[in-house]
Amino acid sequence: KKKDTAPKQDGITRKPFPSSKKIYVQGKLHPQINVAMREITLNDTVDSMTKKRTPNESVTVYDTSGPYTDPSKEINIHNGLERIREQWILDRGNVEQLEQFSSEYCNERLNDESLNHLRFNHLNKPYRAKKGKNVTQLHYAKKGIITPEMEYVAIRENQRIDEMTRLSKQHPGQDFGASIPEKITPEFVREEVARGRAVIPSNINHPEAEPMILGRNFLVKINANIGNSATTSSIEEEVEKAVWACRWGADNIMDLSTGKNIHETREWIIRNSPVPVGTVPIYQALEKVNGVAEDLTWEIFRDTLIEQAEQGVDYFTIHAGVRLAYVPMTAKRITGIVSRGGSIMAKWCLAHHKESFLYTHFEEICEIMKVYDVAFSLGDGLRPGCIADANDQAQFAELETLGELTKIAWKHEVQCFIEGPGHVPMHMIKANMDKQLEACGEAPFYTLGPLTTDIAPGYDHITSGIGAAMIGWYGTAMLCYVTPKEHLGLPNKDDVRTGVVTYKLAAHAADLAKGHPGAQHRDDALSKARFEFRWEDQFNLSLDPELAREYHDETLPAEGAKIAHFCSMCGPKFCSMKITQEVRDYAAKKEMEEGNVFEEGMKEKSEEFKQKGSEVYL
Ligand code: IRN
Ligand code: FE2
Repeated sequence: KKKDTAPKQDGITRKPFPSSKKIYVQGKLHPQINVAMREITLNDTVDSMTKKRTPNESVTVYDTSGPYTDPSKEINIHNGLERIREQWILDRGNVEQLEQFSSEYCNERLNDESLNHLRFNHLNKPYRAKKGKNVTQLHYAKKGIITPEMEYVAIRENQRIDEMTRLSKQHPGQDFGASIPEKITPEFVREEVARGRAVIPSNINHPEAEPMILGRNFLVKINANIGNSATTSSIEEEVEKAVWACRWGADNIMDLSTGKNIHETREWIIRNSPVPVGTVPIYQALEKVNGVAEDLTWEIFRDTLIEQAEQGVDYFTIHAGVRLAYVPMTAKRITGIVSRGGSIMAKWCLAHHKESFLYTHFEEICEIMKVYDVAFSLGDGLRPGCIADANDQAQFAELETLGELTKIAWKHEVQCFIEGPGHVPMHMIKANMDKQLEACGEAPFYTLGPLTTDIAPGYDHITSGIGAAMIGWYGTAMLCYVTPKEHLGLPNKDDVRTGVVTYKLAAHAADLAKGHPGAQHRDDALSKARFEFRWEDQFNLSLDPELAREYHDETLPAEGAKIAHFCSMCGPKFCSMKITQEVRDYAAKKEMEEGNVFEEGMKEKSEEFKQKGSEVYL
């Protein structure tokens, strides 16, 4: 069990990362934008012989933790975060503010006095596109407009790499046909969004979120699922879970809450979330019909979509690919249908013996989503739930339908990405990416792992982290995390942290393999710190500085050990890095005394060899 020592404010973790400060990079096209990043300050390198000190340049890293890690920002979760995007949205002149919410259910809840204790301080009136207007980033991109959101993500993706000195040559990487540029420009972002190859989830009613981009030509992103399951947890706890997931690196979160107070819980999460928030609206719709799938109707679902869109949900998982005809294809599977949303829709289709209302009403769903800029995350309701079921007929039939629906979403200029598996052995993973690219016209792929084996409950963050790293390398844009509790229970805070960090490292491993220009720098800085026994810097550059420090201190807690040239794994006499340093020092000393002995010696030998003729070939 990891220690959670971070100080809190109203039960919310606000501790900045060690030796880190928040910096804000201003936009050029849009000077009103300030892109948050984290700058890690490093210690000097001390020459082991001369004791001369050389400073190390600080390292800027991608930061998803929001204003919570900036001590200069005042935060009150009862008021919500600063609405940084609101003015950008208003400046475009295409939205109107409504007098009240459009959802009947929502207004009923708002008038229910028994819910007053769950109420948020401010209730912002929702925005919607003016009549006949489309307010999606895709729509603007196609018109050739570079929005502040687009410039924001361009600056964010670069992480100031062009200003940082490279510590080594970058490995070229293999990107399987992606086209990652040396530097991300706002125009490149616009082009990628315009062709549907990237998505910026950015509901006009979630102006608190810092924009981020999903696409195979950008850094691989991760999603953390949070949310209670009917059990009672307080609202502060729910907000803290969201903040906690972002702290460790979640690029966006999904609120998968079920139970009575979904609406209120979501309000708190969205108002306090610095990252985009996704949901699966069918879960709440099912709640409204008391859990009886057959009782679901298009009208109830439609009202739920509007309710959530006006609250600010940035993307909806919609399982519209679970068609009636595909359900029997799952009959012979070992684990049948494992998707919650997929199984609800399958039950509805069979009970009514009708085509899914999500499929038949798809164009109407698009009409709703484009007036708020909610993105589609087309659900994989028929994903395989075990190794034996991987890449089967049901799974790929659904994928074809998701491709067909992507094209309809694009016709409406609604942003769209596609969900993928699940459980897939390593050798069958690439086929998933290839088929998705083909079927869905390169719309971003967003996968759940995949888990590469079924035999390790308790370690499924790892069984799936392996698959996630692979599919991320092949071009998947976002990885949905899996925690150690997968298949076993609801994750606690500790599991969330483990899950997020595991996925962050899988995503980063993929970025390295793709040869993303911003990836290797952090590895190089950490390696250099490690080699030079700058322990503090090694901790601070890592994804989980607290844990790294804790592990180190378990055996060598003394402050002096933080500059010691060894750790407790090998001890002082067997440290390879220490010995290497001694070898280098020895050679350097020799060189000072006798000139370059090594090179001269080699040159002599080489001459000797050439004169004798190449004996090697005899
Ligand atoms: C991601 C890729 N495939 C599925 N997911 C996520 O799984 C989805 O976004 C949601 O967060 C979670 C549960 O979805 P089902 O079980 O309702 O499909
Ligand atoms: Fe599973």
